[in-house]
Amino acid sequence: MSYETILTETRDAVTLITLNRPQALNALNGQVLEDLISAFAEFEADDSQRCAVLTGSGDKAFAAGADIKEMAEKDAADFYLEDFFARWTSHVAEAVRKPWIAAVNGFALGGGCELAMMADFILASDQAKFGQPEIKLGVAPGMGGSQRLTRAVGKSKAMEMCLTGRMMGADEAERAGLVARVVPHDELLTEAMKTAATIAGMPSMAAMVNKEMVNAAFETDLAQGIRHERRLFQILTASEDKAEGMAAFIEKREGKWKGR
Ligand code: CO8
Repeated sequence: MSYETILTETRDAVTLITLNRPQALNALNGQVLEDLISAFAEFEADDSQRCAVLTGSGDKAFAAGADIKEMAEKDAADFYLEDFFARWTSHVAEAVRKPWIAAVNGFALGGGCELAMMADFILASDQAKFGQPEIKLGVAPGMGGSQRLTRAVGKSKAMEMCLTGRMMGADEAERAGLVARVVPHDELLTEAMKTAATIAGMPSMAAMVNKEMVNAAFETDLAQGIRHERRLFQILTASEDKAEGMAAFIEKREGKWKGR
């Protein structure tokens, strides 16, 4: 399927989604949201696709934020009635059960940083810059940034970022735990696709369960999270891939996965 504001392609079991409004530094407007919702739904529904990568077109930006020009015209009633930001959480962050990676190739600011943080993890180019500069527009993060950034980097750094609007470079973001790994700019997409292919080669139900377990750590206390982990582990032991994985190890061969 083709979209107005994003590009999609599949390479074997990996779906690559590229935000494609380079003239606006890939700013996130209403059409981007609709296109991303459809592309992620397509990825979820296609059994041949087992991991996705989201990146930005051009050399400069992953996404420089929600589209300020689109939002400048709106009043409080528009924001309340359209509930634009809620759909990012319900239809992107929470709707995708398969693993996906944000490959941040430049600015990830405001909504762009918030979108990257919805991914399962972030791989960053050494030229990436992260920030929540909404305060400079007289507002604040609205797509989960104040919560996800704080969970990722802790109160002190998140507070400093939100209150000053300053950008954080890739190395600082890695030290702070916001990104999994920094790679040279020119190698970002190759490395992200390679990482995604590794994940796509894993037993896919186990990948989904691993994702669900780690995400539970952000929503439960420790005792509940550990109980949840144990139950999911027990469910996985009934899977065909568990029997195959253990047999393959004992027989010293590669596993052949069924994804169930
Ligand atoms: N929205 C719309 N257009 C954008 C955005 C954006 N977030 N960011 C950049 N653009 C456009 C510019 O307007 C410019 O377009 P044009 O050539 O037509 O003027 C084009 O992209 C290139 O940008 P610059 O010329 O500014 O490029 P620079 O290299 O000089 O600067 C920056 C790059 C530093 C990234 C700069 O563009 C910038 O500061 N962008 C805005 C970053 C920002 O504030 N992001 C947060 C947005 S707010 C948000 O995400 C949460 C909700 C806030 C609600 C707001 C209600 C009013």
